[in-house]
Amino acid sequence: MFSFFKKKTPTAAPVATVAGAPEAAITTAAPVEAPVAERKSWLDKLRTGLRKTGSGIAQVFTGTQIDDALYENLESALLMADAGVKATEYLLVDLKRRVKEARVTDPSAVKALLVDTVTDLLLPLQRPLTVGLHTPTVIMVVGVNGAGKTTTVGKLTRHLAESGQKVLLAAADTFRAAAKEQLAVWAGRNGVEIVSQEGGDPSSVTFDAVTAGKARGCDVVIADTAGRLPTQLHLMEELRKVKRVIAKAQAGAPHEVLLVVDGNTGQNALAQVKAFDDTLQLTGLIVTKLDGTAKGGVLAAIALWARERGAGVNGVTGPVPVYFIGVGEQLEDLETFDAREFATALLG
Ligand SMILES: Nc1nc2c(ncn2[C@@H]2O[C@H](COP(=O)(O)OP(=O)(O)OP(=O)(O)O)[C@@H](O)[C@H]2O)c(=O)[nH]1
Ligand SMILES: [Mg+2]
Repeated sequence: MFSFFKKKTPTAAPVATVAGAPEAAITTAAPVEAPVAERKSWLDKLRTGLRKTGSGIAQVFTGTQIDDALYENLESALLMADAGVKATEYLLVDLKRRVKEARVTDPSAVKALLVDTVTDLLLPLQRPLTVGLHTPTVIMVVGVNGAGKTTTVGKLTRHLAESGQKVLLAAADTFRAAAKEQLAVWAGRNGVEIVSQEGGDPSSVTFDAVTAGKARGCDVVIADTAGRLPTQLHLMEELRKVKRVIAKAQAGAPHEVLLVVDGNTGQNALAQVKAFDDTLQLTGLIVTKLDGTAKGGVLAAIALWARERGAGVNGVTGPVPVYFIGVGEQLEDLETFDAREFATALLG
């Protein structure tokens, strides 16, 4: 179902190196692709999820002429979809250029060109998450309260576990009493181990988990942290400490610092991305709750920001990718991000 990781099969030929790692470090098989039928049903789900965002934009192309009014309506629709002023402007300039070049005369042809425009903007966000370069690959999951972190960790764990990866979860949300239990339920469902502590703090739980992950030969350790606002500076500092402590337990880790953002938060999602990135140097994003949102355009705003952010961190060059998107609460409602699929679904 996922194509994000490199499965360990000693007989398989190595694939292209990722993140500049030595080729020998990757014992890999070809990426596991979702069967066509499965991907199609996922696409339908994405399309349905983004209908609220897309209907306003699609409406723009129902007329008979390509005129100023069409572009003005498109501008309003993109702003309504929370693409933000900058990305909206960027998309309009790029679209007008394409329209001129292609010499189209029909609004529906403009819509097709807009799909290309949006796809090209989103394309740098499309990159698979790689595990298998380190043992264990350590992933730290962060975000504001209720963004969908724990659910996403659960979904991710399932797909990793199903693909033969040995996963260990770290219950680093020591803030809420119920958080540990919530993660334990996901661990139980997926048949993976969990490290938690009575009364421990996030750093010590995570340190224990990474140490245990190394000792037990785990492929992936995922730390689920407590939700927090970027304005809660002491809590942001706590995350920085968790990150430092992970590096003490395993040099070079964490390999991924993933921000989970709720797609419904629109432009505020962009503010979150910037703030968490400032504190933690993010390596990837996961955008959840794209089902039923009218604010799916925020991906365009994030893409423009990611592009401006430029060369990255942890030896990974290029913009911060969106590894996955979530369109529901079920286990299977998490998929790899595909720019063209998203643009197509967004524009109806
Ligand atoms: N519709 C929808 N709901 C989701 C999605 N992902 C998560 N949720 C729901 O969002 C709510 C919060 O999810 P959690 O995973 O507990 O969020 P969290 O970020 O761990 O929350 P805290 O740990 O309290 O900060 C739950 O009701 C989830 O079922 C999604 O993609 N779509
Ligand atoms: Mg949680």
